[in-house]
Amino acid sequence: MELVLRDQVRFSVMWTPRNLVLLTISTAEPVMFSGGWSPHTLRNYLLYDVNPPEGFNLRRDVYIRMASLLKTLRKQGDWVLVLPPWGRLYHWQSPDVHQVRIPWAEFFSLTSLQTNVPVIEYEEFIAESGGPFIDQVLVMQNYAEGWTEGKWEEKVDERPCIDRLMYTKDKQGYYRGWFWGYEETRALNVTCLSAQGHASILAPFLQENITATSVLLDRAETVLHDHYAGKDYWDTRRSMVFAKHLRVIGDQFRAKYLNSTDEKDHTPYNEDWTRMRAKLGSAKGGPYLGVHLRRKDFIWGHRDDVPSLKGAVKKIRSLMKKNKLENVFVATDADEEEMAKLRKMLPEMVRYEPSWEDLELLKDGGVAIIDQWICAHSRYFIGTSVSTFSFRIHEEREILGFDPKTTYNRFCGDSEKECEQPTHWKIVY
Ligand SMILES: Nc1nc2c(ncn2[C@@H]2O[C@H](COP(=O)(O)OP(=O)(O)OP(=O)(O)O)[C@@H](O)[C@H]2O)c(=O)[nH]1
Ligand SMILES: *[C@@H]1O[C@H](CO)[C@@H](O)[C@H](O)[C@H]1NC(C)=O
Ligand SMILES: *[C@@H]1O[C@H](CO)[C@@H](O)[C@H](O)[C@H]1NC(C)=O
Ligand SMILES: *[C@@H]1O[C@H](CO)[C@@H](O)[C@H](O)[C@H]1NC(C)=O
Repeated sequence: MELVLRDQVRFSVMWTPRNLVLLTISTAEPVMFSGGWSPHTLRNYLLYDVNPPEGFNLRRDVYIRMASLLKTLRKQGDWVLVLPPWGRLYHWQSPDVHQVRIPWAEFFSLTSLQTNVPVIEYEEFIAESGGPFIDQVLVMQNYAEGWTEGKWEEKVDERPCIDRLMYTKDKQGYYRGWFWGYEETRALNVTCLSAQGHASILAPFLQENITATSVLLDRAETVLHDHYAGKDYWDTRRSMVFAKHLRVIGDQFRAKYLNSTDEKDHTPYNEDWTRMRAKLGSAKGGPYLGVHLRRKDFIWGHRDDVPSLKGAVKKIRSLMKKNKLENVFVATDADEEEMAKLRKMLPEMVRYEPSWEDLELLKDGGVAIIDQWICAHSRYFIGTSVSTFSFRIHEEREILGFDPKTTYNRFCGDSEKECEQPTHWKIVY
């Protein structure tokens, strides 16, 4: 009986939220759902979005900032974070693959995220909140006058919009804009908010000066981390467990092509991130060198901290020799021309190359995660200077318990003088 009821209720959650309220009120006991939804509270929804040109891995970083803000907001009221669907990212260029309105569950384990903060997918928000309406959009911006007298202070103020608004009013007076490809979504009000400081400075403003039930913070990257690499940062980061199907594909690939399994490599994984606490240096890693070679826009700018292909191959060979590794796994966004050159210079390199069918299923984001997962399990890793893609691999290796010497390495430019290596950020448990 209860199961049936729950199923009916779950169904209602998806389609008729108004009925659902009636249904659940008539049950004797409060019913909790997988999403942590409780019918007894009126909750507030925090939505956010990021500057369109930003890539997948910076967006993962902005999620951490928003999760911190949500934790602060929840000290005074019931707030839930609505996950912005993935899509239309500049780098996701695989032709003919439909890459918009992608739910987070395709890339991350939702139950893991929910162990850290209450989150729901956007479609759940639409169903639960009564339709595709967002009460208030706050477009985050800096202060037009810059920092007053060069003095840094944290502050938030409603201000006139500095840039042209990316939202337009329709005939009914609703605001239309890019809502992750959900064309029926409308906003009721759009205003601009100047802010400088860490994410949680927004909390008093949202609590005291906003009456809306659902608030979208656009350009959320404007605010900074509450405490970069602190406990809260790492809790959220650790909760961002990759979706199981992607980890399984990565593990199968490691076993088949790289002679690498968790057992042999001392990289046991616990589905429950709260129980994952590997000692630094306990992970051995698979018998291969892991490489992240970021190209495309990183070489177009002729940056002096990024090597030529020749320089990269030279370094790869020397690292293989030094670490007595016969295999090398390469993750890269290089174009076809560069890839052909690379293959010629490094014929033994192993790459994860999905078929078109796999790509259609996994999307560019899933393939990027599989690449990261395989790099994260290598005995020794070398990445690209200031690439957030490489940074996320560092964190994954830190979680797995690798000796920092095997992780915080990057390629140097061919004629770079001081080649500073990446910083070691220790997990705070
Ligand atoms: N599969 C795969 N994709 C990659 C690789 N390197 C870069 N990419 C793609 O290029 C995108 C850009 O890198 P991101 O790190 O996400 O973007 P970003 O936030 O601008 O970060 P930067 O690397 O710092 O530019 C990634 O999201 C991937 O889609 C790689 O080694 N493998
Ligand atoms: C829009 O939001 C601003 C800021 O909260 C508020 O001052 C204004 O009255 C709102 N406009 C409408 C039409 O609700
Ligand atoms: C709320 O708005 C009032 C009036 O504009 C302002 O004085 C106050 O500082 C605001 N509160 C917060 C927390 O931003
Ligand atoms: C795989 O690794 C094991 C040691 O972990 C080794 O004994 C074995 O020879 C390797 N197999 C191949 C095919 O390299």
